[in-house]
Amino acid sequence: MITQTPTSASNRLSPEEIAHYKTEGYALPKGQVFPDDEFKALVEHFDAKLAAWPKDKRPEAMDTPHFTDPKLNEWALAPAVVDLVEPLLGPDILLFSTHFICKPKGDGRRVPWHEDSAYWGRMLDPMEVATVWLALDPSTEENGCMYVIPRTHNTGKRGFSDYEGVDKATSVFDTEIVKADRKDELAVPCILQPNHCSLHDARTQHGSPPNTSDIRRCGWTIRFIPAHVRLNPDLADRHVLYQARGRNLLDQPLADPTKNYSHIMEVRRKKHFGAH
Ligand SMILES: O=C(O)CCC(=O)C(=O)O
Repeated sequence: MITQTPTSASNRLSPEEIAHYKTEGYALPKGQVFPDDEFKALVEHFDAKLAAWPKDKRPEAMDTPHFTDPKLNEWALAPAVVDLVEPLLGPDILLFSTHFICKPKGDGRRVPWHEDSAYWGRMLDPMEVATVWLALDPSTEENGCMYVIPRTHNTGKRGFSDYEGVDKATSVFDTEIVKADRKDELAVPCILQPNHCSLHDARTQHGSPPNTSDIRRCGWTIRFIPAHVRLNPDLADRHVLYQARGRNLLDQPLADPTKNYSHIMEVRRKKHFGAH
């Protein structure tokens, strides 16, 4: 069991970082997320999962692993993580989703330009989500770090751009924002050391190139919603929420972070449902 460090001012964003997130649609907080020993334990836990991951499945596709691996919730719901999003979402917070996007060295796939909101339009109302992208490995321009296009959360089509198909064999998703709806030349790389994170708004355009380097690039997305956001009740058989902090304002069904929800994963598999 991980020691839950008390809410600490050190993980809270500075007023400048909060303002930057709101204006630019992302932030690169200073400082590491977890104490060294807790981060080391997370990387070891992930490495064991990856070693057991079916060889015919891509390692970029480890979506909602916390539904069947409650140990992960000890990190996802740790105060060190929730403190990062509280200034952005307010005091009442639910854990919405997590995803390991692990690009192996040499042939890690690109993540096409997208807005998370475009994938979640049917799931969440209103569309308010903050993602903590935690680097498990160094994440650099050489090994395919994530890039964000600033201010797109609040300009143009505000998270609901037009999309076109891309080659699924080389990409993590099969669609991408059309060129006319993005400005790649403004893209900012989110260069991170292990145990550091970026934060992004669901509407912000982002993506990442392939990993052709000789260093693995793994990020864990941990996604939170304010508790006034409703998960579409029609999806209750395939997605669950967890209380991260504060109140369950809409009295939505909540999952127990210590339990294994393998039946939910089974429905997702049968219905080819992915949250992103
Ligand atoms: O890991 C990446 O390169 C992209 C991450 C992403 O799409 C996300 O966090 O929503």
